[in-house]
Amino acid sequence: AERTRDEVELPPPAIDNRLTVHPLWPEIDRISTEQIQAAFEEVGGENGWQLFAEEGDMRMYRREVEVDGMVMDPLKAMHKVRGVSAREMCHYFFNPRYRYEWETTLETMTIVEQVSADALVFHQTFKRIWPASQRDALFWSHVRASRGNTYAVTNHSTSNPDYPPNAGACIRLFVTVCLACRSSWPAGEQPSRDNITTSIAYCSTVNPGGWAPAGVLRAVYKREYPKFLKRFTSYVVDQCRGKPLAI
Ligand code: 6CM
Repeated sequence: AERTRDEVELPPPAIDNRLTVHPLWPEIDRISTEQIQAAFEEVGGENGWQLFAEEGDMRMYRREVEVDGMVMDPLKAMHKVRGVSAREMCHYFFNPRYRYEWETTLETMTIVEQVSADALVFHQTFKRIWPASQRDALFWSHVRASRGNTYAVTNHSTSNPDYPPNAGACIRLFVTVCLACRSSWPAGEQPSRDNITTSIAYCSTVNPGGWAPAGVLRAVYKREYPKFLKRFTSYVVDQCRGKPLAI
């Protein structure tokens, strides 16, 4: 059967050879492996994670961390979505074609380098948040399959001489994000839209890169992260409706 455009561009089930010969590969491999492993670790109440948002199956935790007065709070969210696969979730998160449709903090997005089918380098500017300066970010993004019906996207800041930090009006922020997804369905059944459930673990740590008022930043995160995760997951459910399930 002829494959559709979407199927061809789904995250590949194995690492693309073009990525493993790229200079960024050792870093991409190490950080992705660490992030994916950490993403599925439970948040114990002991180590300072505080629940700050809860709605349906979604739970969001943060740890308050400040370095020299700058907020670097790590965030961790857990969610469950029915009717879509881990591979589909990661496809819509990784593929820049859809980003403006679900990412509301974005002002501009440029693909700096197309490394392989499963790795890209992005430059993004974000909407300005008063009274702080506008922020931008330069990061690689990598999608991979892991054992146990798991797919994950890891985004991590990098540098590039063509995109020097703090050159224009923007302050460069630094980010490490991981969206890890694991699908399950009843034993002995074939997976389908009617019986599949995908567990999501989303982790994010943003270093604002320069002064930003702590109270404002925490208020923005408290509002924006739940909004992002709800909007993104319902976006994927909408996009997948009526399409064959991609495992
Ligand atoms: O993970 C998310 N989006 C990805 C695709 O864009 C990517 C983005 C990472 C950057 C996250 C930066 C968030 C900061 C946005 C607010 C602007 C900062 C201004 C600071 C000064 C006061 O991984 C979803 C990200 C959802 C963020 C709420």
